[in-house]
Amino acid sequence: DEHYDPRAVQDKWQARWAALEPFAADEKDETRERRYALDMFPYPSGDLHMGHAEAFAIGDVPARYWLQRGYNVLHPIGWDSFGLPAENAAIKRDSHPAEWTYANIDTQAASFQRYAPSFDWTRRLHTSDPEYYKWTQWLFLRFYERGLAYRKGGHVNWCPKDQTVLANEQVVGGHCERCGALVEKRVLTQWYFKITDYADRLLDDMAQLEGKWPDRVLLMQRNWIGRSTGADVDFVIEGRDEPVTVYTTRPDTLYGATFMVVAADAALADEVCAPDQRAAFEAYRDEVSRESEIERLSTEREKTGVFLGRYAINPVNGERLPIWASDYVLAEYGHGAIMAVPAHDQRDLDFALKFGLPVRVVVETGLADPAETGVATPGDGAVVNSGPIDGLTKPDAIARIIEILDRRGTGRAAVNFRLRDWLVSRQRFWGCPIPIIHCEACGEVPVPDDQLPVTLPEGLRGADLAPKGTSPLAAASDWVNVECPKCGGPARRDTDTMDTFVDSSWYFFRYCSPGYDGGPFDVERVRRWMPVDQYTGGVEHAILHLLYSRFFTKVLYDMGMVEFTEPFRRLLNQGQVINEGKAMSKTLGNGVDLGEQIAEFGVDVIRLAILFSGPPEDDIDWADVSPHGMSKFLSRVHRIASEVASAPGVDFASGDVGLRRAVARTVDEATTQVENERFNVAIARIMELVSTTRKAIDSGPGAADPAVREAAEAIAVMLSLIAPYTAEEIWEVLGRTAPVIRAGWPAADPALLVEESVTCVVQVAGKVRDRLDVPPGIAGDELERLALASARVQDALGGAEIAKVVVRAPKIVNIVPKR
Ligand code: ANZ
Ligand code: ZN
Repeated sequence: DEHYDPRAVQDKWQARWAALEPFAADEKDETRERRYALDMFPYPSGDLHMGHAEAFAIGDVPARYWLQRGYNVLHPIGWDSFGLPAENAAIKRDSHPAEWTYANIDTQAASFQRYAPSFDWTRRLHTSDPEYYKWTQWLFLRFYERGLAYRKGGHVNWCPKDQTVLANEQVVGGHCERCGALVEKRVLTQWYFKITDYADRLLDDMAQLEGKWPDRVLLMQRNWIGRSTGADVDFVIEGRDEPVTVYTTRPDTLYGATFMVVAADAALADEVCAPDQRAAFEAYRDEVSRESEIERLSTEREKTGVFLGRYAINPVNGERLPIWASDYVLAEYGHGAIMAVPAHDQRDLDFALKFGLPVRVVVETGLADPAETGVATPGDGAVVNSGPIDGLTKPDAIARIIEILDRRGTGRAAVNFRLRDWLVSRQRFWGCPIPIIHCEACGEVPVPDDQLPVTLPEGLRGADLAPKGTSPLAAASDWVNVECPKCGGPARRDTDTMDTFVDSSWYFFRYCSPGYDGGPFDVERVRRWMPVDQYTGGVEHAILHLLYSRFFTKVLYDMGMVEFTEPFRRLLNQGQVINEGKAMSKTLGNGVDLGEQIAEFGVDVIRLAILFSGPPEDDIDWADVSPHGMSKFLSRVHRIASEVASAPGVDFASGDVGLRRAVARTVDEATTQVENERFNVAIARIMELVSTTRKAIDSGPGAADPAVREAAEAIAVMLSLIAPYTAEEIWEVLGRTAPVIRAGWPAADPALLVEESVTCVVQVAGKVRDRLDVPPGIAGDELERLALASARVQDALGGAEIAKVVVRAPKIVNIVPKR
């Protein structure tokens, strides 16, 4: 029928699938190989949108493909349900964050049921459920025991409006990413995870991911971790006992150092500052406290700074170097102080030229004098003006200087990381409480495991959650004041909650045994399901979420709870859905509403349109997508199925060979393309097969030919990865039994894949004289007979006697005449 309506079949199959549960992973089955398909779990902000539609259509293809191939597939779903938006909504509506959160989860769950990813709904989890966050707390305590969770005071980004600390990534151009307020620096005691202890392993283990994760994600992680090698050099400070150590990647330029710079906001600057410069220094430091890290590191900005009134002594030549404070040196990197080599470092040069400090070339690069041009020469060259290392190349000079410093005890080789420890505490309500009790007598006391979970205090809602600079939990005095678990004395609960990135760093372990109460996960089940075979999600998580998940996995490995060190074997980052060439936005008014699209075209059309639009990692411009075209294609498929005139189970072998070959080729190519994540190409092949089948019905062997059924069945099974409702419907129309997802991926008969003829080259005395079309399986003697019968070959031989004939069937025959 021409009027197949993909929307009409949705309700019917949604209900039947719910009863059949075709997607539940089988915990007991030990015979089938297992596969784990994971989608980045959603945040419950309203209903599903086009971005979800894309991500989950893409993530569903491998999961359904593996089901068709007979694997035991785990494809779970859950919600990342703690976080600030719920809290803001609760403040606005005078309600509890749980109300907004769980209402949105219900909405999204219903939309997912309709969108029909092949989820195992029995494993659903929410990170804001006490049954889940009990184990987030348990993990926190294990980290604590291992020295991986600790408190320290330090400068943090503080949003005065949201009244909470922000991670560096949440500060954009000096402003709060959420509310736009100007971000301040505050000194606060906060909880950190010691991810820096794992910096080397996080880098080195990337070898396991090479070629399986997108290159750019690996590059972003590498840059974020930022390992560099160089030297620590100790400078004696006049009038101070302790030397100042600086980190440099260019110890070969030590003779070119002409001043030292200390981070203006580092304690060191305050300590080193001479009395007569104090007023100037403090005024400058106040200015700096209002700047963001991004601003500070910008090379575009005019340099600022203040002289601290003191001198450092260069350990290799005894020169006196004036010490300055500036914002371009960061307190938290290296030692918060640098030796400035203006000739070979642009930022140092800008600073030197601004404040009239000397510039000395110590590497001969062949380029013009930086003091004249204002352009530093960071490149390689022979060392000059540097006493014992003159004439050496860069690597030799570095090795030699380190040797000299080492011998004198004034320096040593050093490695530095850009990676900082992970600040995990937040002064917000809607998060996982930190399971620590503060006792005056005992200090920090972990909540005993058998008292977990520490649930959020009840009774707080609406305005109680409004930011006040301390955590809203502090207001719940009944909850806060407790007995110390150690000494029984009066004590207070920690009132901070954890960064939601902690919740999402281990959810994929929990899916393996979601109801388990003996630990965060059943070790044996994780051993069977993990690592994740395919992880699908947005590139916005290329750094933090993936880095934190990798970190958690390594800690769990060290705890002996898992046997692998990387959680995700393969990673796929889908592109964005844009419209009219631009990101969808309220202000541009170019948003596309998923609900409306589905109401108009049906789920299958949307999924098909998304997957057909291009490779999954590319952006999709909805303005270029043709849902109508997709809809027509699905009706064509449906019509073919309804015209098939042979019975189920008919012997395909008696079908039309031409069409059978087309089926085999399509299956073969679709298999390769799906495995290589080129879903759009697989769909294009299926579309070609649909046209070929149409022709076979209309002007070929006709609808009763068994090959037509073979084609229609193969199309249904292949489409089940992409347009599940239509696939199921036509499977039924074809007289087969639901669910189509368990039908089994079609096998391409190798005999049908063989080309029908091949070209055989016939040579006489090494020269090509003829080409013959022959069957690929032709026998050698038959081929020799055909070659010798060729008129061109006989011409070339000119009656000469034959010495020998070399036959390589079916491609070459070489005839050697006697001389
Ligand atoms: C002297 C020098 C000469 C440097 C030269 C570079 C080029 P990466 O590769 O990122 O580790 N540096 C050290 N600590 C710093 C801090 N706290 N804030 C800002 N900059 C800092 O960079 C290391 C280089 O960055 C170090 O090497 C230091 O400058 C600077 F021709 O020392 B170099
Ligand atoms: Zn105590």
